Order: sequence, then C-alpha cells, then structure tokens
Amino acid sequence: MNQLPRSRVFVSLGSNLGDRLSALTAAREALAALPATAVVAASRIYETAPQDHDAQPEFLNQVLCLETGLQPHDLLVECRRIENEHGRERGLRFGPRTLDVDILLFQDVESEQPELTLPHPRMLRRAFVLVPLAEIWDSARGMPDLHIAALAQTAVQDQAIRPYDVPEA
Ligand code: PH2
Ligand code: MG
Ligand code: MG
Repeated sequence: MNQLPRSRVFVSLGSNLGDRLSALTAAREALAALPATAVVAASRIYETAPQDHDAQPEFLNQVLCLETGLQPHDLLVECRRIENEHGRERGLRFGPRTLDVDILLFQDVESEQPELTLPHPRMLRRAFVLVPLAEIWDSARGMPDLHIAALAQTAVQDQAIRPYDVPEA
C-alpha cells in the first residue's frame, strides 16, 4: 500500500480540573486513534504550577510527538473535538480546564492564523511545555532548529514543575 507523506507534530496536553490523569490518558488514546496518525513519543507527566493566571489548581502536563497524515487545520479540529468530549467548557482565557490539547509545532509550518498560530506563540517561555518537550526532542524531524534544552533550563528557574508519579495500574 502507498504511504502518504506524514508530518511530525508536537502537541501538549494539560488538565487541572477533575480526574487529571484520566483526561491525559484519554487524550493520548484519542490522538492515537485518529486516521493516519500514531503517537511516536510521549514525555513523562509533570505536575506544574499554573502560569498566566495564578489562582487555579496545579496542572498535569505532558508532551507527545505524533506522526500524522492530517493537515494542520484538520488536526486542530480533532484536538478541539477531543477536548469537548472530555468535558471542556470554554471560559476564562488561561483558566482552569479538564483538558487542553494544543498543537505546539507542526513540522516546519508557520501560521499566523488567530485560531492556529504555529509555532505555538507561548511555548518558548513555558517550563510546562519546554521540559517535557526537551525529553522527547530527539523525535523531532523537519522542525525549526530550536534550542529547547537551553530554553527549558531558563524557564525552570522561576516556574515550579516536577515529575508526577503515575500510580501502577
Ligand atoms: N495552560 C494554560 C495556562 N496556564 N499553566 C500550566 N502549568 N499548565 C498549563 O497547561 C497551562 C497553564 C492555558 O492553556
Ligand atoms: Mg493551552
Ligand atoms: Mg488550548
């Protein structure tokens, strides 16, 4: 069978309401089930202090690397559907959420569209993105030449983040 060209994509998962761990698990499974899509790497899960809006519970965050035949906009639509299916209500910007699925990098695609800005406009200053991303950055193919490990080291100086012990099944 012919292989269609596939793109490497990094996505971040976040949750700070309800059963945070189950939300992340469900998101990984839903992304892996998308057409022509595979999860090629997953970082550890981290518990992280809220950024940009302090008065809210701590988050669980994780970064995944996908390989997908979907186009950026189609993947965005699927990410929103997955969020909605896990109880996401759209309220306060940067506020609490049961599940957030953000596209960080879609290969080397650059986009200024307000609904899908690529690379993600805030990723380079957020420890909760940079630390897990650095862990799986060796899965990057055709991405911009970003110094993720160095940026992560700077970001962790003032943002609390620690690996989250996932209970044994
Ligand atoms: N997401 C936000 C705002 N602030 N802080 C942490 N620690 N983790 C997040 O995922 C997060 C946040 C908006 O998407
Ligand atoms: Mg987000
Ligand atoms: Mg989002």
